[in-house]
Amino acid sequence: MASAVERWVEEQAALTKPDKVYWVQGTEDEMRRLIAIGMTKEKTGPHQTFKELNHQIFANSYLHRSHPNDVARTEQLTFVCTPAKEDAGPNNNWMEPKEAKQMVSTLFDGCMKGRTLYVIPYMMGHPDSPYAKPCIQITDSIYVVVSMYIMTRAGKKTLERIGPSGNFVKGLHSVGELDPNKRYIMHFPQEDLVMSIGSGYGGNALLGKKCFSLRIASYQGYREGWLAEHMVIMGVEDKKTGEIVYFLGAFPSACGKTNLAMIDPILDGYEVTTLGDDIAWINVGPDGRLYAINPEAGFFGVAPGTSDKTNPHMIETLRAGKYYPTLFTNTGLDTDTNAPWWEGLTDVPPPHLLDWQGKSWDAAAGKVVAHPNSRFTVSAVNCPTLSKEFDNPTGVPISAILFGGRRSDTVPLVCESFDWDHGVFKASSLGSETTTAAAGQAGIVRRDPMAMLPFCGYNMADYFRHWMNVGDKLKTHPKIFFVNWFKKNAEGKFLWPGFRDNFRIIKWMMDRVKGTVPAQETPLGFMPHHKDLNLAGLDISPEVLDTLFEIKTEHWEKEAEDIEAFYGQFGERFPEKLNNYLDDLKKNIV
Ligand code: OXD
Ligand code: MN
Repeated sequence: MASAVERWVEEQAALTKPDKVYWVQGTEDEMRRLIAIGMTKEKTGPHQTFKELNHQIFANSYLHRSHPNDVARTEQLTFVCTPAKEDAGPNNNWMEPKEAKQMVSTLFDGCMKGRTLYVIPYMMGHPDSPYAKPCIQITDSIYVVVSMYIMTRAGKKTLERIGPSGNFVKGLHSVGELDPNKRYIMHFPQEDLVMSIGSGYGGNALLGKKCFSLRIASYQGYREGWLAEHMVIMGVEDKKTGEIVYFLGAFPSACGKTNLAMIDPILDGYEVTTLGDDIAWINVGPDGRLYAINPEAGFFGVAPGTSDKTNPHMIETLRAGKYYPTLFTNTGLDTDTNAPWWEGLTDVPPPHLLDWQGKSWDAAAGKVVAHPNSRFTVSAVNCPTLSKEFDNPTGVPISAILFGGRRSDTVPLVCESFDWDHGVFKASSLGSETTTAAAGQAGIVRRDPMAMLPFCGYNMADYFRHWMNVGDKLKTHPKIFFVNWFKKNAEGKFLWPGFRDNFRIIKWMMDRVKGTVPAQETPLGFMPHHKDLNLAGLDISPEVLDTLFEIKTEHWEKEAEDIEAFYGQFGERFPEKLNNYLDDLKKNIV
């Protein structure tokens, strides 16, 4: 008798009508064969799916150029389809599930004619982890197959884990016609199902990532008592004592999570180890502490700005080429060396470049070489700072959570919440300037609670309450911090150097976790006494430092108004406790 997985695959094949159904095994040989097909037969928009790059420079690497209209997540075409609209909440586009399925089924009908349907069994999380989840993705894109093998723990073990239970997360994907008018990313949280058509872009098409590990998983976490979050996981070891403090860090897309996850500390005596750069699944352990695992197995990071100076560990990761291939998507190409190039990789662009669409690049025309959201996809095993706990099935115990956003003004460099619920208030009201990771205008401040606005698969009012409920279950609460590396002066220049220097702030947080330094109480929370920050070797004036920490009443009055408007959308369902914190803020900032 056919298994539940086989039955589901047969149904999808009957709908999409491929020429062939192929179950991917994930061997090295097979990946090579698929890449070869992607270099000769399969096209993505106007381009061949893969182009081989110089393996002396970036081992085992390939360039992918996407269709020019398919370069970022498309939030306006992303839907959460719960039976009741209120359950999706004001933060999500909604469609009634039956109507949504009917609509996309018309697009899926026959969409794989002349193509191969690939079946990818994969785990999010280590197969031995009690927190891991088995999934099946179907796709007709070789780029997606290879990317999924880099980004997840794919392979036969998943089928064993599903066994006769038939419980697995289902993802049906087709690039369709790559037509933005026929592009939909549909989530059905009640059915553990994602249907995505019309895009091959990572966040829309690698269904294990945002679609499952955040949108569907956040709802699973809500039902089951855990959290799925848009967070870095990292360990900071004090080399003198050998003690490791584990941090989580939430930032909106393209705000430096990958750089933070593998930061090279500017201060001697510390080492940072990497567990994840994008997603954390967080459970309450038997000892009443929070434990985090990274459900992913690779990094899908923003290329522009990544260099030996900003993130040497990532450059090393990209050069290594172990395990699965390394992909570069929509970067430029140095035609003299056949190596990828992007803004910031070197100070001076090489003389002969093709831009991200494969056109000859002319410096005088003032256009970008790499698309600002061009990406790399690389297996985590290549990372020199990978933590030895990376595969630990139970995860690592968390002592501190940091939240950040991209704010030119208003928000100070670092601030600690008074306690867990106050931290939930501050995280729920976070704002950040938009970036190119999603289609739409960049640079506009929008509320992005917990950096989860585009990724929370249910009503955020319930999500905030769930955060407070998780806090109630903890015996030991991590400290919660808020950072803003992006404050600017009147001339638009960053006030804080960022990158490796961010470790100075992490060090202060470690001291706060250990209870070795006091802090000053402000209306926003606890802030450092400047003397407790280790600024050795940093050329920063006391005035700049003051500006980095200043709380301007007029800014915060505006901020409170914005927060009130954001909270107002949730109506009755909104937790009263958060409104009370907002009232306190309003009172205290004048
Ligand atoms: C990502 C994103 O790709 O947040 O991680 O957009
Ligand atoms: Mn992300």
